[in-house]
Amino acid sequence: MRSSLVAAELKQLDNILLVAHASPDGDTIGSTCALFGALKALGKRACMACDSPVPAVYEFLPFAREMCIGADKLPFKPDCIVAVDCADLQRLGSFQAVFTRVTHTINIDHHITNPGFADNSWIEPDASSTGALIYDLIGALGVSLNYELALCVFVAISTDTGHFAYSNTTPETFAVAAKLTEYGLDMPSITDRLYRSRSFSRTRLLGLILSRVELLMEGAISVSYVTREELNTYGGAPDMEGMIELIRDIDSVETAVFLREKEKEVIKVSLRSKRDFDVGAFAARFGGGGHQRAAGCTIAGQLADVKEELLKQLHEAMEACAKARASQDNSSTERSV
Ligand SMILES: [Mn+2]
Repeated sequence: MRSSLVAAELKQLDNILLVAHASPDGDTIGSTCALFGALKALGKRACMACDSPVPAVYEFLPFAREMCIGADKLPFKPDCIVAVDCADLQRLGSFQAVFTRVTHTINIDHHITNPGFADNSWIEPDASSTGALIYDLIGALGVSLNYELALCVFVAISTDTGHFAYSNTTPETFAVAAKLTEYGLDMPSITDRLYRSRSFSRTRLLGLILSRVELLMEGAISVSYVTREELNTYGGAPDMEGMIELIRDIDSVETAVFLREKEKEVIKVSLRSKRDFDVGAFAARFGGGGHQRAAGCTIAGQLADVKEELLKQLHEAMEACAKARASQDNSSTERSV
């Protein structure tokens, strides 16, 4: 069991820094907070850090307010770093420098593209979420679950499985979730906070993004975008979580693309697919990564140019994928005849 190896190493160490990935999601925040709580329960000196602020939607999580934003905010000099839910070293943002300096490095993650960049890399691509790994790790550390830890782990698993709806949701996922709910989690309140609450400005921004969705390839591709200027007009709204899902949900769509102008000539691209097409592999072409059905990358250039080039390549890749599937279907029909 990899969880016991990581637990054994953590037990021997102190001054542990946990790093959540930049542009954090519920899995990285929930997992980092849960592990932080478990290490504190063991009497360890630990702290948490992230390159970007905790999105408002996750501020209710226990310990979330203790997250240090920026490498100059660390309360002590760490002997060990744990990169949580970070698919590559770049995801650590400004903490990459600290990572290369410390003696002990650990990486806990479930992204299939993770190259295993730490001394002790625990990568399980079959796990629904990093939260599920943290659940095992808490057990291996011998820490008893309580309301706080259960809430953090639950939010991590729930957000990374689309609230138990994606294909990474297994009987094991429900079994862990069932166990966590025994600690008094208030399900209606968690669901409302995570999935049924949005500010007025975000709602207006959503309207803008939805109103400009284009369809290509006879409706198989949907694309929309937002510029930096527009983001500023709508109060910054750096949290784009959930936007792409609405674009993907159009019935004819197989692959959805959402482009966000992060900085001048820096375009953040999010990709989602519904069936065969592997957006993780496609994003890797541009130095990004992720999973088969959810991935992203960052591309330098003007928004319009990036959009055009990306869509051209996506169109070709999806046609190749469709061709490969058709010939596979043919050969299996021949076999069965
Ligand atoms: Mn994750």
